[in-house]
Amino acid sequence: MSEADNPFAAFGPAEAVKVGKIQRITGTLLHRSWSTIPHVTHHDEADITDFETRRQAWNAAHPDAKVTPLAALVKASVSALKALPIFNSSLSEDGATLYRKAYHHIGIAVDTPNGLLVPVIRDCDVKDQATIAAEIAAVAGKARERGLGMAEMSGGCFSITSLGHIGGTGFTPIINAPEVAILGVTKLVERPVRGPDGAVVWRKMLPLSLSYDHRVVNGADAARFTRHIAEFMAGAAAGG
Ligand code: CAO
Repeated sequence: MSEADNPFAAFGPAEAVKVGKIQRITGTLLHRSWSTIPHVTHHDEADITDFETRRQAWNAAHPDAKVTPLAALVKASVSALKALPIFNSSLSEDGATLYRKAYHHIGIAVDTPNGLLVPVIRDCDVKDQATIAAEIAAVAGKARERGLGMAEMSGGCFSITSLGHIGGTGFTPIINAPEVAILGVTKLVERPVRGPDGAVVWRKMLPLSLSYDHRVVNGADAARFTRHIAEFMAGAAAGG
């Protein structure tokens, strides 16, 4: 690219770099979703203090495997999709038909050097957390090293995007169309809350941000769906 093609070179040193294929495709899809779907984001938090204790104990007892908060969130999402099946649907482009799905494939956003990819973990209703965690690790590694084929990124019902290992207190994820909702997760925070006997106790709280298609889902159901995930996580066993 010549300097004449760089409109910023007139103001100071500025490099022109070609945008990679994956980032261009992802950018087009994100823009289409953001500009055609009326997004609303609902925020909540899950008390995962007891789950974290169980998870650490499970990981210590199983040195060859690792259960992550993300794998448990996949199971929590499946449970919420079953409780509120409107979230497990897709709307036709003309808005006239709603397709209701009876399978439970969950997409996981993976940050790669070439851009964002969303591999789909299939049949999460019949897999345990340990299997889901191992599949996420394998597919995230593959996405970063070799990329993924379209078949590995198709057919999702619902997606999760986790920034929990980096930070943040909440964000507004873009729906992975034709799905109708996506769960964003940010960094667990320890904070004091009032316990059942009135005493203040420190609890581990996981921020949840659910973006949903307001043509399909109403706000009350979004609040119920996010609460379902939070309550599932509060009581979740680790590994299973
Ligand atoms: N809060 C605090 N810590 C968390 C956490 C959370 N919400 N979620 C995970 N962690 C911790 C894990 O416990 C783990 O710590 P240990 O190794 O000490 O156990 C560490 O962070 C890494 O966890 P992980 O390997 O399980 O990774 P993950 O499940 O958090 O995420 C993956 C995996 C592939 C989703 C992630 O690497 C990734 O690519 N995320 C980016 C997604 C993205 O870019 N989204 C933006 C989309 S919008 O543009």
